[in-house]
Amino acid sequence: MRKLIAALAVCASATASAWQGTPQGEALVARLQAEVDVPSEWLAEALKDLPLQDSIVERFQKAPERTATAATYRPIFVEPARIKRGEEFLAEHREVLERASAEYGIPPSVIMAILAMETNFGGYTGRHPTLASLVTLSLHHPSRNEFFERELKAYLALTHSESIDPKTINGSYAGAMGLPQFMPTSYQAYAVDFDADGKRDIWQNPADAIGSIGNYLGNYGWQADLPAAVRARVSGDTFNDIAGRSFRPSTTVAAVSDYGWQPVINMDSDVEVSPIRVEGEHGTEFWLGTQNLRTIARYNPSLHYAMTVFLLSQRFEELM
Ligand SMILES: [Ca+2]
Repeated sequence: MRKLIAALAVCASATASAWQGTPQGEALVARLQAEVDVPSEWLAEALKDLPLQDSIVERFQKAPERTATAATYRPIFVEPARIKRGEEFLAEHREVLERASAEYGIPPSVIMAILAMETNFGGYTGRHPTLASLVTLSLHHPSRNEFFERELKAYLALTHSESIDPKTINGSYAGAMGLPQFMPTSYQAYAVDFDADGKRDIWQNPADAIGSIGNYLGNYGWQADLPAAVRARVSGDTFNDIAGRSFRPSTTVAAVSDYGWQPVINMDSDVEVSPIRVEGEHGTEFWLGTQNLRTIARYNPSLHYAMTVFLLSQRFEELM
């Protein structure tokens, strides 16, 4: 039976729009009809002749944060053109960034760094049709199809409620959308209408994107005046015993000092930290990640990602 299903799946992806005729495709459509609160004619129109995106499933294995080192990953993002673009963006949107920071507690430089990482401030928001991507991944992702089916249902619900034609939005191959690259469930939970024009437009409207990122990260907390990561000097012969790659603080400044880790700035001894060792462009680096690094990683649970957002935010901080 499993072989038969696999054969049908291959068959479905071979002929672009025939997926709805397969048992797997019909079952998906039936669940969408039953569980998404939209008119059935609207749903039928959205799915009519929808082609699958055959090439996207394999792309997950090649996502840069999965294969890169800090030395190869960081220079893609922490580079002059992107920082220059940030300078222009700040000149245009400083007031909105500061308003978002006041409302949600996230520094403007961190919101900017997320926008810089995700889409180069809206310069590249992705070219994959979001609806087709989410249907494809709901049917064919080998391990996370249930996750993508939830996102697909959220996508259909949000496009209907925002009066958007679900076939018109493009984004990442994984279904992330707009300037902040929100997944549909994140949009539903955290997108805000930050310029009060009646729409939560994260696709075209920088103010809504800024507010939505602030709202998302603010939900996970941000401690003012605490860097997301602090360089550490290491000494002795036990510092490597605790060096890791986690963005989740699990110990304290006092505890890591017993292993020879000293932050290069003054930090209270009870601050929760994660001792991190990474291979950077100029050799081995030691950092103490704080709860604010954990908050950044809520956006993308990758140490490379969180550290690079932090480093970019430092560059943007210099422009403030
Ligand atoms: Ca708006």
